[in-house]
Amino acid sequence: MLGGAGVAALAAGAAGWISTAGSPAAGTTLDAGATREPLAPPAELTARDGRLQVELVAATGVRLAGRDTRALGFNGTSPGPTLRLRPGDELAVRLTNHLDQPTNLHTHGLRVSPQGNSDNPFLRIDPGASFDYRIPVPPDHPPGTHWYHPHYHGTVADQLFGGLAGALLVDGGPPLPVDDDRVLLITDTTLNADGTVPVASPAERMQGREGQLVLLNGQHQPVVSAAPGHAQRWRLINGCISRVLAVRLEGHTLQQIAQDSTFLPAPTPHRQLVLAPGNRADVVVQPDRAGRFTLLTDPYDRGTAMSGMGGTPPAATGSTTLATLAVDGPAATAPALPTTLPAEPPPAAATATRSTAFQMGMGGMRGGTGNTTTDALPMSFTIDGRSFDPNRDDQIVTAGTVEEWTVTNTGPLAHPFHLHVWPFTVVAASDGRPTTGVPQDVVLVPATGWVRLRIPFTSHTGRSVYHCHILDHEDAGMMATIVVR
Ligand SMILES: [Cu+2]
Repeated sequence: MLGGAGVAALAAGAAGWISTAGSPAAGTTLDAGATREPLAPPAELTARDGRLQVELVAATGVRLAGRDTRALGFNGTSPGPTLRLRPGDELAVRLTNHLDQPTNLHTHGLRVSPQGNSDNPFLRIDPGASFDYRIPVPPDHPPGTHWYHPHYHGTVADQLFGGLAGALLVDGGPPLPVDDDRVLLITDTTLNADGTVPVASPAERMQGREGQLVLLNGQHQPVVSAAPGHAQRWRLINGCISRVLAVRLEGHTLQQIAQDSTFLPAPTPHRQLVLAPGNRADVVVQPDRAGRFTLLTDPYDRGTAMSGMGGTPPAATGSTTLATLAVDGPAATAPALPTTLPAEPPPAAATATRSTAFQMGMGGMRGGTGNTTTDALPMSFTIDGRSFDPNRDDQIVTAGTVEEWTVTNTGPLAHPFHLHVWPFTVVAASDGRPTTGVPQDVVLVPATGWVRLRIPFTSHTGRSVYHCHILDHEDAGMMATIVVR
């Protein structure tokens, strides 16, 4: 049944290579430099008596990929602790900023108020300061997998690439025949020899940085242990600032049960699962035979920022290993999953339409972020021709309505669209991809394409943002405000 972090089960995975008769190991071997540590769950903090009160200290100095680094973490680790709530709980976070630049906190995926000291992206917590967040989670909030990360405009990409992220789970949902319930928070970063994280070049910011190291819970290519006949729930979170993940597990299908914060109507098998930055997918893995199986991410072509401008596309690379699933024990069939899941019903028909466009153009930012690095870019990143201005109201929506939005992308790079607070259902996309039919909060808008979304503005009022979840683009100005009143 749905269990805790499954710490006891982790020890077995470190034993190394065990050949099992009749069960050929999968073909890919571990990279030479891999640490091959057992996957370790982040520390978990669970609400008690309707409340989770925690302090998160953002600071430099964490262990990452098996080394001591000058990367960033919450409470000394990257990822930070997993925060575990139930619908109706209050999340009380004292965020203390020990960084050398402003920060704040976004509860990505939570359907909570964007006002005051709740999930408010306009707050600024200066170096040395602390701030008390109070985030009431509504009693009817759906269970699901969310995450938290800083969202102070102009610094978001650097702080996430540096390591500031953590999982945020709302418990509940149907009982599932799984023996382990694991967070798999995937981030990427680059580390210099001295353990610092390099400053991004203008070209990297325009393309959107992809780190040289792809990490799972801050570990490089850890080992996930399993036994035949025992299923596991994996909460995959794409915490990379630009990288699109195309996740595949050798020798297995991934049975997807939830997208972002919502259950699907039924478990859906995938050979490969595409997650844009910010997306989550809950999957069930049902090993039935012993072996070593690589969890990897395949290359994904999201376009080239400098196409048509004399730029060259990034060098094509092969698949990247995320982890190894080590299955030991006699063959056994894993229990069947439920045939139906408690998906949310589709929203009511839209009563208003609206269009908005992600645009890249020649010419740098003008009076943009105050961030001298992104202001110096030779290319502009705008929404509807305007760079982000926290003091301007870009979209004003009537509370209680359902709208249909067409989000277009005029440029040569795919941009992930993310709207805070109000999840949407994807109705159609220009590339004809299948849609999940359930609410989600990030969707990839294809290069020179569009997506059509149905958005109920029925839960909370207030002012928040929507933006490109390639966070280098968001910091460069590809963000807009929305007021629901
Ligand atoms: Cu973008």
